[in-house]
Amino acid sequence: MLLPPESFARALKQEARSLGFPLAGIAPAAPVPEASHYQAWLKAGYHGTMQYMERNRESRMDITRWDPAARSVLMLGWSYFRPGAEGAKEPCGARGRVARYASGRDYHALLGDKLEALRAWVEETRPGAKGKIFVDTSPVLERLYARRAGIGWIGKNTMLISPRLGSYFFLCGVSLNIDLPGDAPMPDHCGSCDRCLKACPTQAFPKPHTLDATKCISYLTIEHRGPIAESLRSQTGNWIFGCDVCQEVCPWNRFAQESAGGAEEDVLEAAPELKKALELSPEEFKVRHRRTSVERAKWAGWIRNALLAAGNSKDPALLPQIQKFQNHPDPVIREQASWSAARLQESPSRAPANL
Ligand code: B12
Ligand code: SF4
Ligand code: SF4
Repeated sequence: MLLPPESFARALKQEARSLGFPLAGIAPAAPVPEASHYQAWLKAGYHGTMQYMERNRESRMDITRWDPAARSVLMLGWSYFRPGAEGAKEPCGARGRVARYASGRDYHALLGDKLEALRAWVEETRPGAKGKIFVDTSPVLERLYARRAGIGWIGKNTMLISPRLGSYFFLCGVSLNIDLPGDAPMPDHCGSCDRCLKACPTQAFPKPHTLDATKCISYLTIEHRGPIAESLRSQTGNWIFGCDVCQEVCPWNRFAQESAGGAEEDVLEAAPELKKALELSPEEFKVRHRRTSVERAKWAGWIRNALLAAGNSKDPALLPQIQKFQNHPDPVIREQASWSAARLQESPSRAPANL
């Protein structure tokens, strides 16, 4: 006998929780009204060189353009918080920092497997039901569907925040060809707080809920190829992959809960020594970062970022490492090395301390 939609929706969310997702909610597969913000964001050029954000605009704003059979969307949150991740602590001298989300195995693969298991459960439990999974890379405005599914609100730092978990979690979901009762969207709980807006090292928020990605350290160190704008270099501190500042200052992150991925997922150092980071050959970089998010920066991006962090480090011992790249064939690396060497030599006391 078929479970009534309410009971099936409850069982589905329970199944998701048993797979390790602490957050699960259901949204109708309908256009998201706040999508106008996305249009305005593109028009302002805040996406920079992320051309993929310009493609499939219709699908991002309306999931049925991506999955025409969709009637409901199951949205899920997966915590990536690990209490021991050193990179989240105060930075020290000659060490870089890697954003919390990136210290584990690449989440696309990990979550993809779990979503497949969930889809299989749906298709077995409900004859005729079909699902389509998405995690990060599909043209879906995930935060807006997650907000609609009631698993959190969109903070002034643009993160989807859960009152139970803070914001250190990934989003993903499954669109389903069945009508299920939707959850109530959650009201905003930022109130008069503006810590994230004030703390952003590069002042990347032109206004609350809007991020100019071209100024964001996460964009600069992960997505952006080419030189990092000189006007931002002294503000990027020692971040070498991603940035967590606007989340670290958020009071809701005191509720962060440990990832169900376990310690074996902790594969990268969160605060790698810059000297060692700069010694990695392209082959060593590949081996060390295989199947991690850091792969995305590629060796050239990693070296550019580590050179910049070394330039900001105020540690003259890093100078020989930096100078080795001053004649490098890649013009971006070469120029960054010269800038960083000059910054260290100039007047180390003038440089701001690490973030
Ligand atoms: C492009 C992208 C980026 C870009 C741009 C980020 C941005 N804020 O737009 C860059 C490279 C900078 C980036 C950085 C990060 N990202 Co990112 N990114 C994405 C991606 C692929 C698309 C996001 C997008 O559509 N941006 C376009 C803008 C316009 O949309 P938006 O930021 O979601 O903004 C919406 C709201 O702000 C809302 N809105 C605007 N004004 C108002 C006003 C009110 C009142 C309301 C209610 C809403 C509202 O409308 C917008 C949508 O139209 C998503 C995955 C996906 N497919 O959705 C991951 C995603 C958003 N990223 C994620 C993560 C983890 C990060 C980082 C934390 C990684 C890191 N530590 O370095 C940082 C966080 C930086 C930040 N503060 O956003 C997670 C976020 C999970 C969560 N809990 O929110 C996602 C969902 C990936 C995933 N599947 O888990 N990211
Ligand atoms: S991730 Fe860092 S640089 Fe980007 S908006 Fe947040 S605090 Fe600013
Ligand atoms: S720091 Fe404050 S304003 Fe920013 S997202 Fe968190 S609660 Fe909202």
